[in-house]
Amino acid sequence: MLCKLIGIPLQDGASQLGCEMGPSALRTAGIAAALSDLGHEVEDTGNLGIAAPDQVEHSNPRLRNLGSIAKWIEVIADAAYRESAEGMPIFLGGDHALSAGSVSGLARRAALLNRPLFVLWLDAHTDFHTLETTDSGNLHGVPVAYFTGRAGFSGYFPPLAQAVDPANVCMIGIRSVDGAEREAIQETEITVHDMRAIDENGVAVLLRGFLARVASANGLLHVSLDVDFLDPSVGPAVGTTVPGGATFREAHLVMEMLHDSGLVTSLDLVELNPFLDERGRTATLLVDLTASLMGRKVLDRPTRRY
Ligand code: DIR
Ligand code: MN
Ligand code: MN
Ligand code: MN
Repeated sequence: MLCKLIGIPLQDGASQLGCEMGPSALRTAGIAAALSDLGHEVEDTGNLGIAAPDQVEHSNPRLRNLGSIAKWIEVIADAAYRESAEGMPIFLGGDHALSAGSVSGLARRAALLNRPLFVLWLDAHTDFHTLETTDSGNLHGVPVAYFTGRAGFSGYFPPLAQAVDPANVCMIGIRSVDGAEREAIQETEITVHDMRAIDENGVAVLLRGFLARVASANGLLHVSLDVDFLDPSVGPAVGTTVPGGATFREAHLVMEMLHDSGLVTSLDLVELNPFLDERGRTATLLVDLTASLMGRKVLDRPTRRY
């Protein structure tokens, strides 16, 4: 597999500074070597960037950095569309607003290939706010609403070439949903597996059901991994920690099952804030999780078909 590393030093969507160092920390933690040790070809395409953004006004006075995020989305979506023609894009974030760009660019690619795009959203949060409903004003809280085509983004974010069908989005790890997101997301066909669902069923059962749907639809599968999916005790380097997250083994199991499925075509690694890390521990865990997703395993096992 040709892995295309795409650095996105974006932090304007988050509440705290520091995510702009994410791509550097992931490189320092050895993401390229981890992938090439597994036999993959790796091309580091460098970091994306934007020109100085315009000041954009909106009726929600809380919104922060709207002009900047709009520009980033355009640049990221172009790169996602372009690089996905040649290999497997791995987006090194950067805050989660970047997924508004990565997923929309990949949806455009999927439409060209005449295949449905599925999204596995590994996060404590649903990120389903519109520009109107966000209380924090932090635009890392809106990407899912945007790429599934929720109203309220036109004139601010770039028009979508292709929206992702909400029925093709599966969230796992959810444990912090704002009031305005709760009602809205329950009206959609998005599958939301909260932490209670993991406790009751085990993460393997939940993931297997989704992977079977992706396989039977011959879909492309994008995985978006927010650091706060992880329990803060194993992944402390994120500005929005929420207790009660995925354990070290739950996270690796998800990645190992994703590898075995053979379905994953792209990946976001987002919300890493190296300023909050403990000697690179969280960056190293993200690299190890990526390695599990790309084929690192303790023992060989018979391949399971989904
Ligand atoms: C919160 C936090 N729902 C917000 N969102 C985060 O600001 O809208 N998403 N951290 O990952
Ligand atoms: Mn190229
Ligand atoms: Mn998120
Ligand atoms: Mn989150």
